[in-house]
Amino acid sequence: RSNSIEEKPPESDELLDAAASPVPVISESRLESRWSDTRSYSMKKKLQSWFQLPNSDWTLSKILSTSGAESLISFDDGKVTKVKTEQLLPANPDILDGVDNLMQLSYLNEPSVLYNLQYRYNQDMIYTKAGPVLVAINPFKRVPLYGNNFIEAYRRKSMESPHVYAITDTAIREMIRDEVNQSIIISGESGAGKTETAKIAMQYLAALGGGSGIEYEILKTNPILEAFGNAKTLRNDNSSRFGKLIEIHFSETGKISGAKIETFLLEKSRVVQCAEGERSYHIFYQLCAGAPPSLREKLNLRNANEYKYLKQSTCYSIPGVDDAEDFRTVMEALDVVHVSKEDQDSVFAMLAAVLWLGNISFTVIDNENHVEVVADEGVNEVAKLIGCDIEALKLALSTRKMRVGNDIIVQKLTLSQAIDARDALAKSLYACLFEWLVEQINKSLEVGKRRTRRSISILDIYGFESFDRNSFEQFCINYANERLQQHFNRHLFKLEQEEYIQDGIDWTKVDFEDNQDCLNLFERKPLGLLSLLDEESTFPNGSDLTFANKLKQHLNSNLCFRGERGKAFTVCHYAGEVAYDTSGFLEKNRDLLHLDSIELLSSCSCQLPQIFATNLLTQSDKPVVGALHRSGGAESQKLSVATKFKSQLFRLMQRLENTTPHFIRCIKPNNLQQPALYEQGLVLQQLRCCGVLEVVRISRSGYPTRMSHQKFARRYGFLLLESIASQDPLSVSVAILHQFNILPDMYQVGYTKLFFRTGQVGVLEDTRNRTLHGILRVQSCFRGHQA
Ligand code: AD9
Ligand code: MG
Repeated sequence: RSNSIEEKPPESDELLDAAASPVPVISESRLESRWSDTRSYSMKKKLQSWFQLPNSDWTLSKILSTSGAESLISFDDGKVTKVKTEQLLPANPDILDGVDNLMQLSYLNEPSVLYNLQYRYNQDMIYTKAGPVLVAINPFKRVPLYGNNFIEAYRRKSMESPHVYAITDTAIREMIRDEVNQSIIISGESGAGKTETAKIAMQYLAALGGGSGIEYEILKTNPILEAFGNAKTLRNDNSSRFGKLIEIHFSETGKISGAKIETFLLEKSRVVQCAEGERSYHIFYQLCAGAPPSLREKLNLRNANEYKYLKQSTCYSIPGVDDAEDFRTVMEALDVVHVSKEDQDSVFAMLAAVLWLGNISFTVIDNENHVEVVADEGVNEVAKLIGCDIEALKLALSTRKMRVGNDIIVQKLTLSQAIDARDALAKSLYACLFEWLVEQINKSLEVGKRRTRRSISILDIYGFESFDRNSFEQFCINYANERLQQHFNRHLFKLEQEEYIQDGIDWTKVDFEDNQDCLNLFERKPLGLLSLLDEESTFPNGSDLTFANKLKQHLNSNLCFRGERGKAFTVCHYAGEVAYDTSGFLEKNRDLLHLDSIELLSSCSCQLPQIFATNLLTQSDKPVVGALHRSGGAESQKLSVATKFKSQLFRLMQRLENTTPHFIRCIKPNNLQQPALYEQGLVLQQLRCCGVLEVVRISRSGYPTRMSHQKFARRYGFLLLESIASQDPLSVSVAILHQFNILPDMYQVGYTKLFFRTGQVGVLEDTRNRTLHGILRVQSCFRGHQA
């Protein structure tokens, strides 16, 4: 944005023009509908305004004249064009360029916010506040904002520009001052920078609360969890496929005393299938590339491209990533969190077993498509690695025991059933391994039994997802986001309104527009999405289609729900509509592992499979042997994935409710993972989705601009035309407000501050600028005259 227009001396008739020109009203455009200003703006001649180009980007223009519904505008390059006045939105005065809190903007329309963020982003100022929320835009490059010098500056408060460090510092201070647990809640799309942001916050905590050495262990959990829980996806080369809450505890002296990690909903399906261009979990490639010779030999390791599970996608490496080197980092980190060498070997053996499971194949032995396991290297290796009898393994993968009356009969599996059984075992092994590792880490970081009021939790959880095809995973993720959004709304409203009350202004409580209806759609019993899903999952003849039909039958009158053709349905989420395809919903929700497989694990001579078997059985609702299921197989009756996830989420919300929250919303400026590329449309969509625009809208319903009496009097006092009796800041301020005819409902006078509605200070600021220019011009004329 060039400053050329503003640098020209203002024209003498500008003030008059502005007052005399017709004042067309800008109606709410479609684009603005979600968060537009409910008051109408006056578009005045000479004013800078935003105009939307055919490609949807916004550009600055200057209004030359306005008549009725049309305006003549000019662009920086001198071009002049006639447009509908309603296509214009007011731009902010230049002094507001790049403000570090969006609340300071006089005009809070979408292009102004986009422009402000971009203005900062171009100068590597990737952090901006949106009211109390920190917005972080992914730079996709190293930015010079981190490290000890910065940490020290934020600690000493000699630096105050928005930053993860600043938010984390506030959390620490409030934890100590109020003796209330704190939380830092990070959200955003895949690849927006949540995990990096979480690490930056942890770095600050470790630096300030370090000393006991436990902070080093905490930092080392990152490479471990990333190796086992992150993978390359099309959106992010290091995408977390699980949600994570880390609760860091502090002693009375403010030192870190321990931590506890909780994980949510690991994407298991990735272990057995992954799309072209994506990878399975990093650890598999790291193991194949980095295992030392002795380990390679012991596990009979091959290259990644010799394992079928990894071979499904032809992607084996990630540019700029050295898997072998990363493997060494993981091994070191495992040492740091006290996983013994012996246990580490068991972990690697389990990983190799999962890989070899994928290489197990079957031959069809009759015309009913029944199968036997092919006796090759695959089964041999798996049996060896998990320590089971090879024949028992073959049986577990190709047959199913069933109880009929008092008898146990053995049924052969068909090819697709056998493949499902094998993949289910691989997924279970991996998920159990992940859980077990988290448990080991927690033991190492253990917090004493006594719960204190001194902890800071960092939540790095998947953001709202809306793809071309949305499945069970998106369904769960978006449900979680509805819950988090509710938390977000409530807290931001509360905070905002508390400040008004504290400063004693006249304030009628605003009820916020909550998303309770959508949450009800998910949670209501018995006719909510989750209940109906569970019900259908227990029906022997339930299918994805019968599930979809049942939803349509019971929920069609719900305003947040819409049945679609075939197996699909749409939910109106707070962040937009998402169409879900129910294919695979029931299977993923049941997430069953044959009892035969669990029995196999418990028969293993190795320790980990035994532990997994015990865990799998205790997770079961009731470990019913021989419960009848679809094809009559014996399966453990366990809680459905959705039910488990829901209760985990409830516990999470309860915990967060007891903390003072700090919100960080990460934004991805482009889909190419490239630096210096800011796509307005993409940013806008995220601002709308992740609720930043909502916060701004919410804040706008109040008095977003605030200035202390002193500052206000200093800044605008010289504009007073008549001298006033008292020079105290409050009297000066009130006189200014009167002189400029600021309408009484446009501001409030608090004990310490003046509170303004949006746009009000902009008018004052314009006048101040014009007056200053005028004074300068008079001065230069005067000097010219003297000369
Ligand atoms: V996902 O939902 O787990 O797929 P995240 O966690 O939101 O996603 P992540 O933190 O992994 O995204 O960031 C993606 C990539 O952006 C990182 O690998 C970095 O290359 C890059 N990034 C993110 N934040 C920063 C930063 N502050 N500085 C430099 C960054 N690079
Ligand atoms: Mg992540």
